[in-house]
Formats: sequence, C-alpha cells, structure tokens
Amino acid sequence: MAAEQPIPLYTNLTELYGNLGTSLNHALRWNDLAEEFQKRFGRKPAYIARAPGRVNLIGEHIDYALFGVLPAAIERDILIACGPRVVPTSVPTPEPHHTPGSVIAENLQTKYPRQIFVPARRLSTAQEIGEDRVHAEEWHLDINTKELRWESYVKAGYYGVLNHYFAPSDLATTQSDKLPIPVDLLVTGTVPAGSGLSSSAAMVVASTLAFLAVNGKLDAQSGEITSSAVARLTKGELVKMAMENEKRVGVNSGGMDQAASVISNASSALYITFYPTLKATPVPLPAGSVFVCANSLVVSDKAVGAKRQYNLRVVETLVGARALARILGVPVGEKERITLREVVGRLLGEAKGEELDVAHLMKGLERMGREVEALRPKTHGEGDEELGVTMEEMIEISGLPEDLFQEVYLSWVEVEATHFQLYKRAKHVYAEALRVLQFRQACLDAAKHSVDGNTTLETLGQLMNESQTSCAELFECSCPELNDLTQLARQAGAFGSRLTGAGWGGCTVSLVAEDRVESFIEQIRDTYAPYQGLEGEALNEVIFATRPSSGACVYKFD
Ligand code: NG1
Ligand code: MG
Repeated sequence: MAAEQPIPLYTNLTELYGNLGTSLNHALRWNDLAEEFQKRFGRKPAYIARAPGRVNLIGEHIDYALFGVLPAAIERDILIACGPRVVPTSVPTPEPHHTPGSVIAENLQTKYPRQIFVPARRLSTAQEIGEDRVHAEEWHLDINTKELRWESYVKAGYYGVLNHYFAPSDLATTQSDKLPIPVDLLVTGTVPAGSGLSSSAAMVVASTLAFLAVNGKLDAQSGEITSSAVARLTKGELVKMAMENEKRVGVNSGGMDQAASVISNASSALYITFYPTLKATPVPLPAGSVFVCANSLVVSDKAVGAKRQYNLRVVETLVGARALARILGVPVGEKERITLREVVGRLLGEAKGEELDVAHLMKGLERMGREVEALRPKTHGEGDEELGVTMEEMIEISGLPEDLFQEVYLSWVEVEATHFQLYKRAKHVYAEALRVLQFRQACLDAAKHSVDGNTTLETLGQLMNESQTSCAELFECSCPELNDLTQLARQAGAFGSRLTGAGWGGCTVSLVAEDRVESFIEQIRDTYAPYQGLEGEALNEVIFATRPSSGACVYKFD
C-alpha cells in the first residue's frame, strides 16, 4: 500500500528528475538552489528536501471529520537545501548559532528575512496520563501563532523531529551524537502562500524531511544504499509526523494536505481516507481532462482567521457529531470527541477498527442527509435559523454538563463566536463526503471505458459545482471573489468549478477539456477584473493548468 512505502531518497540526479517526471526547469531550480547555498554558507548542501503543494479536486472541510478526500499533488513545490554547520569548538563567548540544534534559516525570497533559532528544553503543558496530570520534558521552539511568519513552518517541522528522535534530557550530555546538530538551510518555493494550494503543508513536510535527513535519521542502514536508496521512515509515518507538526502553527487541520504532499504519484489523483487508519489509493483522472487552478488573489490569512473560521468549523462539526449521535442513539464515550464519520459508521453497526465497504457507506451518507434535519435550529422568528444556536443552546444540544463540554470541546482550541452552525456544517459534510465517492466512482468507470468521456466530465463538473454551492451556502467558507471566479469559469466553458483548500480566499479549481485550456485561460484573464492586463509569466503565476505530480522526496549529495 502506498502509505507503507519508504520515503524516496535519491543519490542520482538523473533518476530523481526522471521520477519527478518533469522538465529541465526543475533541474535548473535544484542546481541554482545548491549553488546559492554554497555561496551563502561556504559549502555544498548535504541534502535537498522537496515537498509539493496540492490541489483538492473535491472533498472540502471533511478530512477533520475523518471522511475521504480526493486531492492531487501539483508540480509547484517547496525545496529546502540543508547541511550541518561546522561550529568552532572553543570560542570565548559562544553565540546562539554555536549551540546544539541551532538553525540558521534563509529564504531565496528576499521578503522572508533570515532567522536564527535555538531549541530549548522545557516542561510541556500538563498531559493526562491515566489518573495523573504529569508534566513531561520536551524540546521547545517559540512559534508565533498570532501572525503569519515564514519560519513558523520551518520550526513546526523541526519540532517533531526533535521530540521524536532526541531525548530532551540529553541536552546536558557531552555526547554529541545524542544531540541535534547545528543546521544551515535555504528555502525556495513556487507554491503561492495563502492560496489554498497548501504551501503550508509543503513547507512543513519539506522541513520535517530536511531535519530528519541532516540529522542522519533518514538514511538506510549502511549497505542498503544503491543508486536510489530506501529510507527507513514510511510515507504514512511521515504524514503523521507532519500532521502533528503543522498543528503547532495553530490550525487544527485534518491530514489531507500532508498526505497528498507525501504520498502522491505523478499520474493520478489520490483517494485518501483517514478512518480507521490513513490509507491512500490512486484514482486515474479521465483522459482529455485538465484541472486549472486560478487564484482569486484574496489572501486567506489562516493565522488571523483561524478562531472565527477554520478552528470554529472544526468545533462546530465535532459538536454536531455528538448532537447527532445523541439524537440517533449512537453510543459515545463521555469524553470522546466522536466525528461525523464515526457517527454514520456506528449507526450502521461498523465495529471499531473496521471499515464499511463503499456501497454501504454511500447508503449511510444518503441516510445521514435526511437524519441531519434533526439538527435544524428551532426558530422563534424569521431569520433565526440563519443565526444558528448560541453557546448555551449548543451545550444543551450536546447533552454534556457545561464544565465537561468546555473540557472536551473548547479547552484545546481557540474559537471566537456568539452563534454556532451545527446543522449547516453537518449537512455540508455528509453531502460532500458522498460527492467524493461519486466523483471517484465516475473516474473509475471512465478508466474501465464503461462510460463515455464527455458524460464523465459532465458528471464530475456537476459534482464540483454542487460542492461549490455547498461550501458557499452551508459551510460558508467561500467569498464574493471565489463565487465570481467559479461563475466566470463556468461561463468560459469549464465543466465545473469550485474553491479548493480551506477557502475564504485562495484558489479555485476548474475542470476543463484539454483542447480548450488556452481559450479558457484567456477568457478568464479578460473577465476576472484582477487579472486584466496580465500576460506571460505574470498570468501563469495566477492561473495555470495542473498535472498530478510525484510526492515528497530527498536528494542526498555525495
Ligand atoms: P489549506 O488551507 O488549503 O491548506 C485546509 C486544511 C486541510 C483541509 C482543508 C479544507 C491545513 C494545513 N489544511 O487546507 O486539512 O481541512 O483546509 O478541506 O490547514
Ligand atoms: Mg494550509
């Protein structure tokens, strides 16, 4: 299975470029980065880690409810060149960058200034272990979750490597092999930030890989290295680490982006499921179809918006799941944060650790589309329903006493709202989860030639359009520019068009017939006001056809 494969670690550039399946352009970027690293740090890098961004074809805001999603990695990626820093052994006054594990991080983009950071030991927040609240020691890096800073994602990747591979108690040791080494690194990237193409996950995955590699945690056992070595860590393990790491930046995200960035291959999209465990299977895309990304140019600031947007949705969908479980008589542990996926599973008698087959799941999702009506807020007057429910009403619907509700649903996440939408969010999630399965089925049928090409594209397009409407009206994660851009895309001949990623700005994805891509792009250029007058590279920066790309990898210099 894809998630059990090892992370590719290349030692041969021709092989690397072959597997990336791309052009000279890529080779030039890798070369330039290595040369620039040498210029800045005085020696060749030891490794370059690569992680791609992704486009989500369908399945928005359902990964954290543990439903399957359908993204593909894109060719745009983050590259991190890194190498161990040689530290003078005896200096009269040691500087921060002489300390074990210290990092000098630079970015090729000048708007992202150089950073130096040093991990420290500290007591972690109290954790419950059995009956006791204990304070464990951990490696710590200061991450500012209040504002968007480029180095936060580098630190997030490093965090997990430090805490998984180095014991904080060893900070007092004199045995240098037990300590993380001082590292220089240089970042470059072509995934636009805040655009829904997951530059954040690409940064975190690349950073995790870079720190693993430079600390010698990725190499195969000696003797195993051939032309393309086999690393010890599996793709699934890296996804888990990158997911934990990304949460350090303050967004309680699901695992779609990290999984897509790590596991994808160059010829297909991925159907990724998270329940009962992470699984990814390739989905062939129909011949003659192209997915075009167009950036609305509204930047969605995750760090600032999380409390009122993303994290709020996470809480609303979780509380909605508990409320539904209660209404439907589905058993839930007192402190359990049951997800919408588990509610439908348990309702249909799915045992723990088992997985319903697709046909059953689809039936269950259709049923949930009806059951969810029980969550519709009671109205006292016109417009009430739109408001949702208050905190007090929400606690009552959950059936938990207030202190327990606070502990289970609010103590670990920051949200800011006076009203909560359990009904609309759950309704979106169940319908969107069903659309993902229908989309996947249509792709599989087309691959078996049991349906003609154009009918498939129309079916896929319609599912994408329904997804957009649901994101706009029920999940309320669209914005006027995204609504406008998807509408213009349909007028320009797309079979379907929707926002991709978290929304509230960022990119749309449109399904376009291969032979119409050029005219499609031109028409959007002429009709979407912020694109007017753009040509050549400037136009290609904001609207471009994507090709599925291969997942994250590392190149090792000799
Ligand atoms: P973006 O913001 O596009 O990277 C986010 C989450 C995903 C998923 C989508 C919505 C992160 C890292 N990722 O993606 O897990 O929930 O929103 O489908 O926040
Ligand atoms: Mg992101």
